[in-house]
Amino acid sequence: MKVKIALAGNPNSGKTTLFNALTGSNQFVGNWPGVTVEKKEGKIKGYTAKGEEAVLVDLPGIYSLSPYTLEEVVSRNFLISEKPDAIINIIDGTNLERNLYLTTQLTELGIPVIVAVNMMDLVRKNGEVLDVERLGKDIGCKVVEISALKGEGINQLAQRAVSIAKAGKKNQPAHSFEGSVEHAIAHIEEAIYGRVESSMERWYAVKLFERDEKVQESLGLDKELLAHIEEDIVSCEKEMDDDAESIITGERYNYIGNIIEDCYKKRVKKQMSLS
Ligand code: BGO
Repeated sequence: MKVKIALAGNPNSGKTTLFNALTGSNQFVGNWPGVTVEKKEGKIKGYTAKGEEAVLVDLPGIYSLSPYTLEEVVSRNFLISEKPDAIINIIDGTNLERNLYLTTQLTELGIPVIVAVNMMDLVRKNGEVLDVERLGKDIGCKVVEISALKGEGINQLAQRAVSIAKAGKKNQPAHSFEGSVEHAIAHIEEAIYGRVESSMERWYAVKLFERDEKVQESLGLDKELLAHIEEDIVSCEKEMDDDAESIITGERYNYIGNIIEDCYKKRVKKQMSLS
């Protein structure tokens, strides 16, 4: 059995350090097809049974799965068309708000996700406490604490990543958007039924709600269907008095705010009283 695992994360989250820790000298470097963005692959050694193989594909550092940068397009095209067996999403534990933005999108793809909270050495040093059990429940996937730099948690991460890749259980996002947004997304999912793989329907529907032209083009939707979808979007925009893309972004940050409040604590240093 051969499993393919994608490594996704923000720039500077420690992705290169983790990739090296997981694959050692077992790396192949090339380019993504048609572009001059470097593509690295490597074998994760020691966590598969005899005769099995786990290949780790390093995606370019990205903040989102939107269509605005080459890196985002390369990453999302890979995730959608190659459908890796699992995604390791590395996040910087000292900057949860910014890093979880990508996580909320990766968990919508239907692909099994494991979140590796990196820089835990710094999180602890800063006197911060993260409840990873709660974080996992809130975002709807397994979470492992690591320090890629110090080599902590890497074995556990590798074992769990290979295990979810082998199990192949579809990831269920734990998050729902506001009622009228969910209503529009459900209509869009119905409209594209049968045109995309069922496990990826939600991701496509959210992108169509955002009027993502690359997704519209890739699905080859006719004018009539696009007009039908547009009606759903406009009616939601009216109700929420905002444009579709901002609605989704705003909802994601509200969700992230709630997650952080639920699972992150900063230890308050006791002040010496002078009186
Ligand atoms: C420099 N803990 C700590 N403390 N640092 C980490 C960890 C961790 O768990 N993981 C990674 N880093 P990349 P991307 C650096 O390079 O892997 C550090 O972009 C420096 N360099 O060592 O490159 C890592 O691939 C000079 O830090 O990330 C690196 O995702 C001074 O995070 C940085 C200080 O890691 C980014 C740090 C010349």
